[in-house]
Formats: sequence, C-alpha cells, structure tokens
Amino acid sequence: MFEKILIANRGEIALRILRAAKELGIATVAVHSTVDADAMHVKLADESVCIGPAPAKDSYLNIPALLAACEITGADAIHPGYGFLSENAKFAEILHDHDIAFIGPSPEHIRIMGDKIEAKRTARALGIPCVPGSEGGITDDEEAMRVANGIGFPVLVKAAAGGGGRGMKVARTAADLSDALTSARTEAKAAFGDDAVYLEKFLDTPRHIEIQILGDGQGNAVHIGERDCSLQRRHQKVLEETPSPALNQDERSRIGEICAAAMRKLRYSGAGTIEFLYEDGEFYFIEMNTRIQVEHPITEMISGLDLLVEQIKIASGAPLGFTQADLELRGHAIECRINAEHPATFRPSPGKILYYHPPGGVGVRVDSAVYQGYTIPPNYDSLVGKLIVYGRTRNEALMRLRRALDEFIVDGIDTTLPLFRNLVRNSDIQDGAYDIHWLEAFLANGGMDDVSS
Ligand code: MV4
Repeated sequence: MFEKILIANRGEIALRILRAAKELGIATVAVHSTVDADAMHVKLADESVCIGPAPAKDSYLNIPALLAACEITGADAIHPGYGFLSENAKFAEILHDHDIAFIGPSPEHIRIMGDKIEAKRTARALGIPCVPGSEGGITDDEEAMRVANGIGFPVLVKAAAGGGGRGMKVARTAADLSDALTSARTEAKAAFGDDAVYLEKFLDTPRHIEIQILGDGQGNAVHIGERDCSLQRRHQKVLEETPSPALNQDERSRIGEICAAAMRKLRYSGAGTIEFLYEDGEFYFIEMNTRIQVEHPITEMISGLDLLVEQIKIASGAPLGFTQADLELRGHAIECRINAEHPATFRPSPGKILYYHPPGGVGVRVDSAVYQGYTIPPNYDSLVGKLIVYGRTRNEALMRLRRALDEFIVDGIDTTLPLFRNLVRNSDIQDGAYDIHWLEAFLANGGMDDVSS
C-alpha cells in the first residue's frame, strides 16, 4: 500500500480523497494555489505545499510543481480527483516515469477514451452498443453524406476531442450537413487544436444513463449499477439519481453485464464510467470517463462501497476484493449539486459564506469543503457542495431530500438551493418523467420565476 498520497485537486473532491486516504492509514499531502491557502483540505492534510498562483494552469495543472511537491514530501502516489489532470494521459505517463503511482487507469486507456472516435471504435469492438454513425472519422463532405443517408437525418457532427457538448452540430436535413461539418471542425480546432469529427444519428429525446464500473487490471471487473444524469443545464449536471426511474431490473443487469465484460476484456484498471444515451428501451454508448466522477456518492449510497478507497487499493496493485455476485444494490439515492450561482440566472456568486448550516439526520450526506467564514474564490468551478440523500425507496429519498433542502442554509452568497426546492416539488420530477431536455425547458417556461430578480 502507498505511504503518502498527494492530492492534486481542490474543493470537495480533495477532502473526499483525504478522507479515503486517512481511513486507509495513508498520509496525505495537500497542494494548493495561493488563493486556496485557507481551504479545508489544506487544514486537514498532514502536509501542504503551495504550488502556484490562482490560475489553474499555473497551479493545479502545473506538472513540474506537482512533481516537485512529490519530491519534497516523499509522496509515492497522486490522486488527481476529477477535472484538472485526471484524464491527462501524458501526466499519468510522466508519473510512471518518476516512479509515482497515478491513482487511475493506464495512460493507454486514458488516451483511447480521450479520443471519442477511438473510444467508440474500442467500445464497438468490445461488444458495447453504440449510436449508429460513421465507423471512424469523417474526411470529406461526400463521405459524410453517404453515412448520413445510411443512418437517416437528423445527424449530429461531433468532435473527436470533444465531450461536454463542445464542437457538436446538428444537421436536420442534407442541406445543413456541409455547414454543420465546417462549423464543428472550426469549433473543434479552436477549442482542442484538433479538427477531427465523426457522425452520429441524432437522438431526439434520450436520457443520459451512465454505468459505474471498477476494474483491477488483472482481469476482474464489476458494474455498480447506473446513474441517471439527464437533468442538465448547458451540459452541466444538476441532479443525479440511482437507480434510474426509467430502467427495469432486466435492462439494468443486461447493460451492466455488457459493461463489466467489456472492462474485463480491456483489462481496465480503476474506476470508470460508461456513458449512454437511452431511448425507446435501447442503450447507445457515447463516451467513457476514466476518472472518479462528481456524482459517485449516489453509487456509494446504494452499494455500500467507498469508491475512493477502491481506487486507491486498485492503484496499489490489489485485486478486486469482491465479485459481481457479492454486490447488492439496495435503495435509492439522489444528489443535488449546490453551486454558488443565482438559482434562476446561474450567474456565478463567489464570496464569503456568512452563515452555514448543512442538513443532517437519517439518509442525509453532504460532501463539501466549505465552512462558515470561508470565501469561495472566483477562479474555479462554482460547486459549493453536494447534498446526497438515501432512502429505501425513491419516495423515501425524495421525502428526505425535501426535508434536507429546507434545513440547508448558506448565507452571504447566492446558491442553487432554491432551484432544488422547486424541482423536488415538481410532478414530472416526482414521477421520474424527464429526459435530457427537461430542465432547460423547465427553466425556459418559467420554472424559476418565483425567485428570479
Ligand atoms: C448526443 C445527443 C443526441 N444524439 N448524441 C451532449 C454532450 C455529449 N457528452 C453528448 N451529448 C449529446 N450527444 C446523439 N447521437 C444529445 C446530446 C446532448 C446531451 C446528452 C446528455 C446530457 C445532456 C445533453 C444535452 C444536450 C445534448
């Protein structure tokens, strides 16, 4: 096992990593930018190192500074969390070259899944169902037209280097295709320095359902159910739940088993998430994330696992300590991402938290690194924390969520708490009747008019 883990992240996930390391008896090193000197994970870590000024490129993305911090402190592993360097294959490779363990999958698997064309090719070869579309990249308009006519319009042009919706263009008819290709290429080149694009059938009203997997790189892999992440705004997840209200047990175990078998074949190592669009009873692979995700706690609540502990054990070379048959998914969990943003306009609201009272009680978990008197800096994402509730049934989880949201007080800054107080009282949400477009329509149709100003 590792002796000392350096946490190459900030905020709630840095604290989450620290807690897992501490339970395993592993020493922790916090790194931080100048504006994060007062962060909770810095206070709680055994040691801390300032690695640069506020801009992430000079601190949390500063590889030489991270290597120096390992050298100074003697850390033998780095946990990258999510975002920042978590899916940077080059970083994982550099760590290996310096005999520092990267707590995550192999650089090769990170590289494959980082290229959406390569990821889809790999998924298809592993027997994972994919969205109908081009076999690989699209090189010219004629090829695009041939593929599009084969699958039928509307089609979607996607950037190979994309993800998160950037570089994505819909072509409703053949007349739109050439322009969609050009603008997707231009946007991809500008955003990622790579203009490779591919083509997919455009699905109109799917749900976003993702499967959590764990592999040990030694031929063992399990799936830990799904998360329904359909409630998004501008490609940012807002509320996630598991199990998905849309799936039956048959669909769940079928897609889960496909994913676990694929990961065994790939000899995937670590935690991963296989993302699907789900429409009319069919799953269509879109992407795989090779990191721990923000919404991992809901999977922990229904499985009883600590996914961060599992990541650390796997990276240290341990085989998975359980099989698929050992896993029992029980109950229902929901997560709300509480952001420092205006609840109707979503304008970022960094600043000092004057009063902070998180909820508690049965089935309530808050993953956050803020505290009363803490000032949220304007330089990073606006996540204040995650409210996670558990119940034996979806209704019980919703009851607890309504109660917990009413207890939660964050004063001094705007937060998205009022959005969730509205959502949990909405009949579509209560019925689980939502797709990837539901939240944007709710907001456009005045769902938050009671708090807009
Ligand atoms: C799609 C799609 C419809 N059809 N692919 C958006 C981000 C990227 N991860 C995948 N995305 C989509 N891919 C096909 N073939 C619709 C979306 C999409 C979406 C997906 C998940 C959650 C929210 C979304 C919001 C808009 C579009």
